[in-house]
Amino acid sequence: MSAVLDPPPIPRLAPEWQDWLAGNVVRGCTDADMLSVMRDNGFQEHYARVAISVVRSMTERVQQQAPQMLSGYKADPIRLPAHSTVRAGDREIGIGFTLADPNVALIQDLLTEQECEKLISLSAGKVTRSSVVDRATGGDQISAVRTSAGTHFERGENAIVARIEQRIAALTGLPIENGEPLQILYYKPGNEYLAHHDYFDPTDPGSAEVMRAGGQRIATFVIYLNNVTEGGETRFPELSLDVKPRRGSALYFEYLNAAGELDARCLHAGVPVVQGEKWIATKWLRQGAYQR
Ligand SMILES: O=C(O)CCC(=O)C(=O)O
Repeated sequence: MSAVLDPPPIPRLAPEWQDWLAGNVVRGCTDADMLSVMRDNGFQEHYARVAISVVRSMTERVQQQAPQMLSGYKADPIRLPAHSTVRAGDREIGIGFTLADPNVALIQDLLTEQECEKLISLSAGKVTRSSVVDRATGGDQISAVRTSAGTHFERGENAIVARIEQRIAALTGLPIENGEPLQILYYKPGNEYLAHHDYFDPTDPGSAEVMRAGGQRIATFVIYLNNVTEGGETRFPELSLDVKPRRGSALYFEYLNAAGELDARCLHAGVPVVQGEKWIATKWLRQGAYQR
């Protein structure tokens, strides 16, 4: 008698393709046109048809319930100062580059080497498997989407954390209270964070719960605490942008404008670390005061 085997798992459609399909649905493309491009890119006919139908129905639902998610986002002027060297609280820092729409910037030397080392040594014994927001409930869940380990520091928990919060407030003009606790993340070789948005999708049932304190997220700082030998870049597939971790520097990006529109182009990923390890500190900023 032959054994009954489980059918092989259906591969997940890559986020870049999900976004490509959603964008084409919004632009009014036909299923036949999208199918033809997917076939040319090696997708099997049946798989491509199902993918198109699923993304079409989800996109049309978003169009009805939260049209701002799919509207032509226009970035407000960036919150960061325009000069290449600026005073941020107690420290002089440099702006390496800025992109205007969407607003993205690289900030040099936001932290000193000693501050990076200290944050790593304070966190090293405390990290546990990272979680993601459960989109259905707003609770936390472990997911293969994010395989790092992490811990966090409450606002003002120690002198370094308080200094970082002051620098971020000075740079952005946002009150310290709008910041979520500083997350510290640790990636071993092979660990990654698949492409995702930091904002809460207004069509997710769990989003109302996570937005109760502080409202929507508006911007992110990813602060690199060490240099990674190979891999570990922060990747924006929609912008063809890879940012390499460099100790003390910080990546900044905004995704909510004054009209309340969210920018899906801020899709980003922490690509797998290949060699070495990666430590980062992440600060998410909200519309209003955040209190858990
Ligand atoms: O690991 C990275 O480079 C990005 C981290 C990230 O996307 C996040 O914490 O939201």
